[in-house]
Amino acid sequence: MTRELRALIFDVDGTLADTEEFHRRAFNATFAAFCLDWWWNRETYRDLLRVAGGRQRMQAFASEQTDGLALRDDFDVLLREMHAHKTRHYDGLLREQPLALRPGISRLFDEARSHDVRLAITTTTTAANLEALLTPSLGHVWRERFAAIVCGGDVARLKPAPDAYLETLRRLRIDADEALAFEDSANGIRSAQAAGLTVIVTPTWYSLAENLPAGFVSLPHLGDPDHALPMGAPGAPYIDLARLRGWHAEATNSPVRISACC
Ligand code: XBP
Ligand code: MG
Repeated sequence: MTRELRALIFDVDGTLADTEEFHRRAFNATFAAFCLDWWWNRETYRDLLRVAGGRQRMQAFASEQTDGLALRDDFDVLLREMHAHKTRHYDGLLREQPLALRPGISRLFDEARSHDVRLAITTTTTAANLEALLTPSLGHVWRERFAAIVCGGDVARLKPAPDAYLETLRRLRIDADEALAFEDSANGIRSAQAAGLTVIVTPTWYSLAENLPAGFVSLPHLGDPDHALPMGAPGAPYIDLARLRGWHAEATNSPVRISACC
């Protein structure tokens, strides 16, 4: 039985926008504010992204240091204070310099809406970070665009556990084979696939270092008429809803994978 494509489910960081460089800057500003001599360069941060969740990422880093911070009785309280500071700083960076959505995102949002395909967000980050990222590009009513929004704080286990995607499917009241997921990272791909979803992968520099699990297709981005995909990339010059419907039909009828292109 061919299942209809009823929803597009998007990850946020690295998928909707290339946000991890701003997250990295916010973490480093927080370390300075808390008088820690920690500093995450791009390569260190890229490795640390194997840990989902900013607070968990700082905890993992602290456990590898010899400064004894992780042994403090109030370490958990300190981590939460640091993560709250980091979130405020990240939001401030986005207010100063709003980040553009990646190619194809805004166009596919519009196409989905005009073809009654629902949109959803499934992310590890906080609702506050989502507000700061999407308000400049989609306006103050950006939440109305999404039939379901699941953030890190909404589930017990972060990606790569399937919890956030399963909660999104529950809120959408659809089965996994009635949707496509869009992800950039190994944790995200594993989370979506563990929930039974077909995944369109659009990595960034921050996720390309990982040995990414194979999605249904891997692309440098989703493209736009004025920002074409490389010649020969699956779906070039840009991915539209018709193409997504075709891939969804292929995946739900015979889960074959298109060769990765990046
Ligand atoms: C990516 C993450 C997040 C961000 C930092 O989220 O793992 O932890 O790196 O944001 P996504 P927080 O699932 O959207 O790719 O500090 O708020 O966790
Ligand atoms: Mg991501």
